[in-house]
Formats: sequence, structure tokens, C-alpha cells
Amino acid sequence: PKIEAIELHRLEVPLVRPFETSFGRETAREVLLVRVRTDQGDGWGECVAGRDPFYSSEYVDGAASVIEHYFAPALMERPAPHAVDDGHVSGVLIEDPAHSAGIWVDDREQHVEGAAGPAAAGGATASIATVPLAASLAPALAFVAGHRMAKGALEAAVLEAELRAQGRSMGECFGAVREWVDCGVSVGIAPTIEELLDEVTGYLEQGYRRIKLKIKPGWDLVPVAAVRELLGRDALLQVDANTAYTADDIPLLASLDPFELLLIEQPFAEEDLATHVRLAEAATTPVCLDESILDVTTAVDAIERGAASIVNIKPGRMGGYLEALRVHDACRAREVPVWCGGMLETGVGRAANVALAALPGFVLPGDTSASARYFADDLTEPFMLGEGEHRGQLRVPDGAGTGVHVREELVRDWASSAPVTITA
Ligand code: OSB
Ligand code: MG
Repeated sequence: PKIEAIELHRLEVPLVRPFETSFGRETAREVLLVRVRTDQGDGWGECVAGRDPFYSSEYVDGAASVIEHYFAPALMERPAPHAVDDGHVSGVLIEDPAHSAGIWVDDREQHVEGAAGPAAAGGATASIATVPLAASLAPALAFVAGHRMAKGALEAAVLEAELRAQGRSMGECFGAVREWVDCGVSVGIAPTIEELLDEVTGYLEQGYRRIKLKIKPGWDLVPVAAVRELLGRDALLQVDANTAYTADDIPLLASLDPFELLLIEQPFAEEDLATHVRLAEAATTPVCLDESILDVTTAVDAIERGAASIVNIKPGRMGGYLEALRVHDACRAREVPVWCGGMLETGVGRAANVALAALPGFVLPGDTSASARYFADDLTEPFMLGEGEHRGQLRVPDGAGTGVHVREELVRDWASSAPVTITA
């Protein structure tokens, strides 16, 4: 396929309940959707950036801007004006034999198949070769530093268009080994312990197979003790600090050990692997990384240093699903369990996440909750938890592309600004 146009849609979708973390409180999800139009059909991708640069340095305005001013022109065979005028970027416009569109390729050529080392041989990474247009995105966009969430949204849209044209599902492309995936739920910081227990009780009644509590200094030991007591010893319980702690808190965090948590997620700063290593040595609870895992290189480094024994895979944060496949394969080769994280995605992003979570290395329940946990009405067919043996699970979509359809009337109704279209 050849990319003919890229559309950016900005939406504001109200959440059914406010979501509070150590870095802030959200009452609505600011969504950036990318639609890629190709000569063989369209694809949608969802950007996971938040409204504010609090979880990471990326945020929605920045993602929309970098796509409009750098990525879309580069993919549309138009030299990015800034890149050429400043002479900062040593990109070259080439004809890629895999498809008819010219693409920008960075001189500093990055990821290619096999970049993950031995772990990349075979495994899910092998499927990258079947989607050459999507695979051409990361190298074509590498001339821009960072902005992984923006890159990931574009790649997801291109991947969807390419798979729809091939009549293949994301699950099939990624190498899904199951039709249903285990779901957990991420529970925000609550105003009181009583309200926290009410919320958790509701999720248990709905069937969720794992509870994740958001923690921060002052909201850790007491809520963890209360929820562990509610759940009983056998239920899966884990915590996520979103970088709220420092090395001084290692004894406090180690005192969570008796609660037999499945893992503690990202207690320290994104850049600070060393303090995560120290906690891993001081505590029995496994340390899991989220924000620190930018790609397969940082994942392997964190594992080899002993900073993480479990990895949260969020494709959007790693620049896309294809890099997420590399991280999956690298972790699997090292017997490191992974699970699929979430960023309060609508059905567009959720569909692809659920397909990814069906890979063999995803051995822990993900933050792939049902649509109703987030929104009164989803942008796509709603994701609903199964019943009977599928209680607490979501079914992996098997239609072409994401397997779900975007309700375009809602994209219009919920728009927070006019859509932007970049054409060749
Ligand atoms: O750290 O996992 C996180 C939401 C926004 C930003 C960061 C995180 C989260 C979540 C929500 O925990 C997970 C979900 O989508 O249900
Ligand atoms: Mg997290």
C-alpha cells in the first residue's frame, strides 16, 4: 500500500470515574486518533500520550504537532521543511522497494530485524517481515529523537491499514496463541479506604483476575493491607507507584513484602535503574518496570542489570507494536514474565493491546480492562468481560486489522478541535 493522507482527530472522552495516580487526576481522556488513508484502504491508530507531560515527557499537543510537522511530511514524500531548512537532520529520501512511497530513512539507521540479538530469531519478531509498510515506519521516522508515542500511533494506523488490505487480524500477525486473555484492573488512588474497598469489591464482582493499586507516599501500606485483607491471600494483587518514591523509601517499600504482592511497578524515576536494582536486592517482591522500558535495548539492559524481573509492555510507549514484539521475544528468551499495560485507551488501542496480550510470553493478567471500566460509551464495539470459564477475560478480536470498527459519528461528536489532514 501507499500512504495517501494522514488525519489527526482530537477527542475528549469522559471517564466513568476520575482516575488518580501519583502524578495527577484525570476526569476525561484526551484522545489523539490517527487515520492513515492508503490506496488499499484505511487504518486507525490511537496515541497513548496523556493531556499533560506527567507520566512521560510526551503529551497530546506535542504528539499531534510532531506528526503534523515532521512525520506526516516525511511519509508523504515531502521533505520535512524544518529538517531541510535547518540542515539538522541527515535524512535522505529514498525509494523503498517494499512499497511505492518514498520514505525518509535516517543515516543513523536503527532497528532492523535481528536487532534484539539471538532473542529475535524466530518468535513474534519474525512476523514483522509480513508487514513491510508498517516495518518501514520506525526507520523512516528515526530522524526525530524520541516521540515514541506519536511514532507508535502512526505505526499502529499503518499496520491496521496494511493488515486490513491483507485480510489478516492483528492477533494472527503478532502470533497470538490464545483466543481469550486474562484481565486485571488498575485502581486509582481513592479519597478514602472505604471508597477504595467499594471500588475493588465492584471489580471483583465483575470478575477481574488481578487488582493493581496505584500508590504514592502516604497512600501505600494502609491501602495495600486493607485490600489484601479484602482479597484473601491467594488473589493476585500488585502496586504501581509511577516513579513517586526515592532511594530513601527502600525500607518502606520492602515492608510491603509480607503482603505477597505479585510485583511493584516503577517505584523510582524513569532514568534511575540503579535504585530499582537496590530495591530488588532489598525486597522479595519482584520489581517491574513501566516508564523505564523505552524499547528492546532498555528492556534487555534493565533485565541484565537486575533492575526488573517482570516487564510491563505498553506498545505506545515503545514506539509501536513491532518494537513491543521485540521486547516480548527478548523477555521470553530470558524467561522474564511480561504483561500488557494500558493507558486508558478507547476500543481502538484496546483491540490491538488485547491481540498483543494473546502472545505466549504474556503470562500475567494485563491492564486490558473492559470498555465499561473507563467509558459509558466506547468509540468501537465495546469490550466486555466473558462469562463462565471466560469470566475475567476479554476475547481477542479476529477480524481484519484491529477487528473493531470506529464509530465515526462519535469521532465527530466528541471532537475537541477540528481534524487536521495532511496529504501528499
Ligand atoms: O502507569 O500503568 C500506568 C494510566 C495512565 C498512565 C499510566 C498508567 C495508567 C494505568 C491505567 O495504570 C491502566 C489502564 O489502562 O487500565
Ligand atoms: Mg505503570
